[in-house]
Amino acid sequence: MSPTAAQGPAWLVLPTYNEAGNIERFVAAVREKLPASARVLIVDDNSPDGTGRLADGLAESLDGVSVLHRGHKEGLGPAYIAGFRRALGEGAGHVLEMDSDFSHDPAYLPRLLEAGVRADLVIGSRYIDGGGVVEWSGVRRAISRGGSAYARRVLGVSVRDLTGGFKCFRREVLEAIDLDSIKSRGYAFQVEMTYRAIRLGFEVLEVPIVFRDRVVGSSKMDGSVVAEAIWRVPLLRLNQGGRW
Ligand SMILES: Nc1nc2c(ncn2[C@@H]2O[C@H](COP(=O)(O)OP(=O)(O)OP(=O)(O)O)[C@@H](O)[C@H]2O)c(=O)[nH]1
Ligand SMILES: [Mg+2]
Repeated sequence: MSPTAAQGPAWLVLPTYNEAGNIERFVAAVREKLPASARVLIVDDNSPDGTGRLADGLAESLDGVSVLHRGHKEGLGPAYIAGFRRALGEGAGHVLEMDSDFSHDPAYLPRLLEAGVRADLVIGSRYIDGGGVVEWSGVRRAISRGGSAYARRVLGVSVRDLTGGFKCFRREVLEAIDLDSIKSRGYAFQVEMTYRAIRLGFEVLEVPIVFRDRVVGSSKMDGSVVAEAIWRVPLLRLNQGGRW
């Protein structure tokens, strides 16, 4: 599919759950790297640590920042889908997603946006030349790299970083994907979105990023997130990334 000039501003969707120690610095950091026309949407799942209140404060004091409050924690997938719908409804031309814990360096945002002019879906990739992971334990590295390799093999696609969550979608990609039918919640959500885009014929481009471990706050990754990715990926293949 040939990319056309984006209509509408870029929207960056930031999911948060207990990111009170990060959110204010993080929003300041991303705004420095985004064009002035860009919008930032924080999607908070009623974080017990008060992240939602801090986000409201940011929305009040900063241009182009808004918050979507959800009732309870349901995982990354449902939070992102709610954010994507809001961004599309408000006329986004591109929709970016990234973790709100500084694992994804805001310095890469211009590169993702620039590549988004050429490709339908841009992935910030740890597993191509120039990309990498620092500060992760051997076990964590093995889970991540193994997960991407497993998904690549099962799905038969060439994308190297299928589980990463630093992405830039052209709005047409999100419009074409049946968001109602996406059930994945954790890493599987990242795999499913990329696989659906490929199956729909969209062009995917990976640009290298170096991923760092979070410094503040705690991880929401657990065994159930990994297990979901393991059992869902073959189902995606069987279903050809379509709808059941
Ligand atoms: N709204 C919302 N955000 C979430 C949820 N789970 C995780 N997040 C956010 O999604 C981003 C990635 O989650 P992390 O906790 O960093 O998970 P991770 O990247 O798998 O694990 P670590 O890098 O080890 O911390 C962060 O900004 C989280 O705050 C959720 O259920 N709802
Ligand atoms: Mg993280």
